[in-house]
Amino acid sequence: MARMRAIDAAVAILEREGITHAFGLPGAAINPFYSAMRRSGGIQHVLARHMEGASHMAEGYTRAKAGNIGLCVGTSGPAGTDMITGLYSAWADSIPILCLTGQAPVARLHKEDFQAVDIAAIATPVTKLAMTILEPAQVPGAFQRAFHKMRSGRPGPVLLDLPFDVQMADIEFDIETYEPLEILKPAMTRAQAEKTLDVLAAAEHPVIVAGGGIVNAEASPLLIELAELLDVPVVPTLMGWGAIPDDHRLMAGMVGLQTSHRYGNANFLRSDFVLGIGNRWANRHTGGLEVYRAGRTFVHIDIEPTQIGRIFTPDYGVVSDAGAALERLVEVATERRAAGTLPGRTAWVDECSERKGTLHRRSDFDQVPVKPQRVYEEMNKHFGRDTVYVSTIGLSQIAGAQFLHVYNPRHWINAGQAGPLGWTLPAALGVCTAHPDATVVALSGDYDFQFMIEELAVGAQFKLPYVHVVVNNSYLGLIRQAQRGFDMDYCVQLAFDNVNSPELEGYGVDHVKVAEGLGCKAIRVRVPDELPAAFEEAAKLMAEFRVPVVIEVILERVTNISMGTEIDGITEFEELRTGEVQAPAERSMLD
Ligand SMILES: Cc1ncc(C[n+]2csc(CCOP(=O)(O)OP(=O)(O)O)c2C)c(N)n1
Ligand SMILES: [Mg+2]
Repeated sequence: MARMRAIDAAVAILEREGITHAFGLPGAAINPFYSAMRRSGGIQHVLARHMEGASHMAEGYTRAKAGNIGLCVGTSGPAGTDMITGLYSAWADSIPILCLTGQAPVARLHKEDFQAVDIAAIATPVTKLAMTILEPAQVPGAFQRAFHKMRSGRPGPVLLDLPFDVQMADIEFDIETYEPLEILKPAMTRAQAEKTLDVLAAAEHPVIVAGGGIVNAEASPLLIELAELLDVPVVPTLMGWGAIPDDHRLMAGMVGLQTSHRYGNANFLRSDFVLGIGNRWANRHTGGLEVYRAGRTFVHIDIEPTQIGRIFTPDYGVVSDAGAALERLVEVATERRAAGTLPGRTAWVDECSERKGTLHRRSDFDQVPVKPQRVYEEMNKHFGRDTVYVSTIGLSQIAGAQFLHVYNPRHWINAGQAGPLGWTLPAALGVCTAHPDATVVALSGDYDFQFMIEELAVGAQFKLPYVHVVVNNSYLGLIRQAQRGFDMDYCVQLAFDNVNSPELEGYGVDHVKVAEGLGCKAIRVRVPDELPAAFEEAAKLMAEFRVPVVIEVILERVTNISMGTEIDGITEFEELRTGEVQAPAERSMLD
């Protein structure tokens, strides 16, 4: 047997479970962990500038690549509380991250010790497991359980809190014979697949709503195979976007109140049957349930039993991992196809394609200051199919989702449910850490960017080049738009005269100077025709300096973006595009 500090056993388990990177920052109570990590040498550490940043980096790292689990590490007290937003975001979007915190010694936990806070209690509602480990000999088991929990069923985050003396105590542990616990995932049965396809066959206008569970399960090829076998249009959710390429003939558009396509909502409103796979009927996807459900039959497949019926009663519910369900459905559909018993869907698919070819919003504006729609048009022209987009919330994210194109799973990395401002930048750094060779493009409004702007220094220090497009309207744009309902424009202005940068003419923060001060490169764009050159320049700067490059676009200050409170009642503020789509990028969307 081998005698070692409990924390050395913990680090050995982390490495055995596949952890190669950690995002965090040390403090006295977590120094034993840092000493174990240093001794072992198998984990590279990225030093965040804010613990919330570390937690979002961990989430970006997990989302970027199948099987990844992002690890964030901080000391006791405020380090843990800073990471709660990261745990919430990961929890809300079913993303596993492991959060480790240092803690005061066990005997002093109840004595109001310096930086001793009951972080496990605080984290409980936003984790699958939150535990202060009180016995050194429990450390291996707690870590083993943490990985089992994160990977089984509906994925999600775990927090382990490590009192200083527990980390330091010696235990007996043998990593050579350590085995990860078996992962549990429910799987659709043959009978359930038969029944699902029977109900679908009875419909005239079926659609598949493809959720983030399909992305988590790495099952996008199976989704496409099923859709093609059945010839059924697919509506990806915001979390499932990319599971079927935007230019696939059966990609029928996103549905929702904000991050949706005109053709997506129109197609959905004509449907009479919905097969939801790995989705959660998010309220910004459904809008009012009366409109969403009217005249439709629903089958809902989800890995978590208590998700079935949470939002509304489906006509049929199945508890299954999305990948396992798709495998079974493809198997049965293949047999039915061979037997010639699948109904033809050509007229319905053509009808959806027709709308995809015509129901668009205009983006070819050439005003100065720039209209945001034009930024996304230029991004579509410049960035290739393999671009990984990262975004969080705001008019920037909403319009981005309406106008950008995504062609692969894990290529739209977005904090869908929690939407914490500031998430974009650190999440993008996590994605870059997981994929050093990918083209990563982050999209932020000016406020989202300012929230965790200090993390740019992490990108500069650790050589994590990516492009950060900052669309600057000098406004909390989404909230300004929401305040129209209150007839006010109150506490949402970011504009001021910057005494150091008068050339900004009242747009407030000089993002270019701040980015440069933090060791990055930055370009300011004021005229739409300058966007292509800025993207080219960014690529050159990244190649030469290996640092993040910020492209700040000075936008017109007030642009209202299409949205509404019902999927059949979206308000369009701008002129719509009429006729067939013309731009090559959009023609290709029609396959
Ligand atoms: C921590 C936090 N506080 C408040 C909000 C509410 N909120 C959503 S978008 C937004 C404004 C975003 O402004 P900006 O990033 O500039 O994007 P824009 O809408 O202007 O494109 C606010 C305050 C939030 N999502 N997160
Ligand atoms: Mg803004």
